[in-house]
Order: sequence, then structure tokens, then C-alpha cells
Amino acid sequence: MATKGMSVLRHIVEQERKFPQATGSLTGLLMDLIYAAKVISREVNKAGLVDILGLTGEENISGDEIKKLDEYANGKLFSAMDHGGHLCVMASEENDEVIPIPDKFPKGKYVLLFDPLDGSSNIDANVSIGTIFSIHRKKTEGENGTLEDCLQKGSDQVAAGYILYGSSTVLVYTTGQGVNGYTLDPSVGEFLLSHEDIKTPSKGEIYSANEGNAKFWDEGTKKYISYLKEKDSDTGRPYSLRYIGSLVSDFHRNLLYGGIFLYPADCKDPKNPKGKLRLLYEASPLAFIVEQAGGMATTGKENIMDIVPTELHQKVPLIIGSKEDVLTYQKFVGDYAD
Ligand code: P6P
Repeated sequence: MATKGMSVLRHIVEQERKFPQATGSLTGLLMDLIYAAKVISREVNKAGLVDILGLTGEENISGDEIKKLDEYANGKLFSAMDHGGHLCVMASEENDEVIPIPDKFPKGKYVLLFDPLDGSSNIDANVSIGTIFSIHRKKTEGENGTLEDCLQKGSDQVAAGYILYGSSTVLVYTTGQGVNGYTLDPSVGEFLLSHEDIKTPSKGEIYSANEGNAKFWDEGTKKYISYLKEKDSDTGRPYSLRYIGSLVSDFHRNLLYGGIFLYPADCKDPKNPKGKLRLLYEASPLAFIVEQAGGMATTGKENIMDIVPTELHQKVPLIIGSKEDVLTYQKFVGDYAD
């Protein structure tokens, strides 16, 4: 029986006991991830004090400038996860190709995809940033995972979660049995259950979008955002605009308070008419979490969890949050489809 304040390890073990056939490998994988999160949290929280800020002068495959803390978090995650024997392959936003498990280490049955430090463009301004992860089962033959093992749709995820490095460090994840949140108590170095069985409100009064891109949006999106700004106290409008520019922060706030986050396809960049956010290690894991919390995630035309990936770093429009709000958005997009 879960009690507020219990350690994440005890809670994971209690959850595992519900599945007698469980081998404990997923538990081991999650514990390795949690160790990496604690190390990254320590560095993020003192980044302002040591020369770990600033740019490395390189760019990742998506053209984002890689910040030193990005590189640090990426390295920490890889070194924490490569030897546990739970994984057959990894993939990261910061690595162009999949990351094989070194030959010297045992291989496992799981696949890990992650964005090591999302929102990193905000690092220097001390804005909350986060790690996002997605876990799949290996589906190809042989012990070494492949790109095919990484290109799985969201509805096949085994687990997904994020760690938010903010005023406190919070771990939120699901294994398909609901969503729980844990807050790091730095005095003991342990994540303690703080948000049990999170359910997102069916409708919110917050919208999160970069309206600087509005002229590049499709007509349905433009009409929907205008609708949110009209006054109608029966539907809680006008909604409040809350946009941090750090996906994990915006998502976490809306998960708890209710509301809708939108990063639509913005056609300012014809090369990326799909918008900016990546499917495999941003949209898909957050979609799993929000659905487990009673919410919804769509591109506007299809459910994020149904998309069969074709590329490791492919981008998708992401509209995610309270179910009633996302359904209303989809109606606007349908009504104004070109
Ligand atoms: P924009 C951060 O760089 C990020 O990838 C997400 O964390 C965030 O939601 C989005 O980009 C912000 O993008 O175009 O509004 O600055």
C-alpha cells in the first residue's frame, strides 16, 4: 500500500510484486536511471557555480546548439545505463545514431530513448529543465538492439517518465499502471512519493504556446487560440497563457493544474513543417504519461501513441494535455482543415 513519503525504490518494488512473472530487470533499469537523475540534479543545481554553462560550439542532428550541461547529462545517462545488463540499445537526442551497449557488458531486453536535458536553451537563465525517457521492449532477434528496436510506436512503450530539475527535483513516470511523482530529498539523496496516482483535470484554463510562431500556424490552430482568448465565464475563457519554453516544465505544470500545450507544425521552416518537438523521446513518452493520467496527446490529426516512427529524430506537431481541451482543439482543426 503506497504511503506519501515512501521511497521510490520501495514503491517500485511494491509495484513489481503485483507481477509475479517480473524478473526485476525493469526495476533495475529504473534504479540505474534514478541514480543518473540524482547525479545530473546535483550538477544542474550548482551549474551556476562552476564553469559548466555555456556552449560547446557543436550542434546536434536537429541543429540545436549543444550546451555543456547537455553533454554532461548525456554522458552521465550513458555511463549509468550501459553496464546494468537491462538494455540492448540506447538512443539520445544528442547522438545522431543509436548507441550500442559495449561488447564487454551484458545485454538485456529493454530499449532506452532519452532527451538528456530538454529545455537546455534556458540553462543559463536558471529556468527549470528536464530529462525525458522512454522504454520499449526489444523486438528483433539477437542480443544487440538495432534502430528497428528504437522505432516503435508510443502505445508499445513499457515505461516513460521525466525528471524535472526545478525549485525541487521531481521524478514522474508510468509503467502503464497510472502515474506517480516523487520529489528528491537532498538530505537523504532519495526520491520520496509526493504525487500519488496523478490524474490531470479533464479541462483546464491554461494554454501554453509560442505565439511568436502564430503567423506560421494552420487556420484551425489560429482560430482555436483566438477562441481561448474570447470571454465566456461558462467555459473559463479567456484562458491564461503560461509558456516557459521548457517542454518538461510546461508539461508538468499543465499535468497538475490542467490545460493544453501546443507546439503545432509551424511552416516557418519548410524543411520542418512538422514543428520542432521529437516523437521518440519527447512527444511519445509525454503522451504515455498524459494518457495514463486521463489526458490526451495528438498531432491534431492523429493520436501521438499511434504514430509508427520512421526516423530516430523525426519531429511531430504536439498538442497535449486535458482531454476536453485537446478534443476541442481537434474540432477546430477538423472544421478548418484545408
Ligand atoms: P520555442 C527547448 O529548446 C524545446 O525543445 C522544448 O523544451 C520547448 O518546449 C521548445 O523547445 C520551445 O521552443 O520555439 O518556443 O523556443
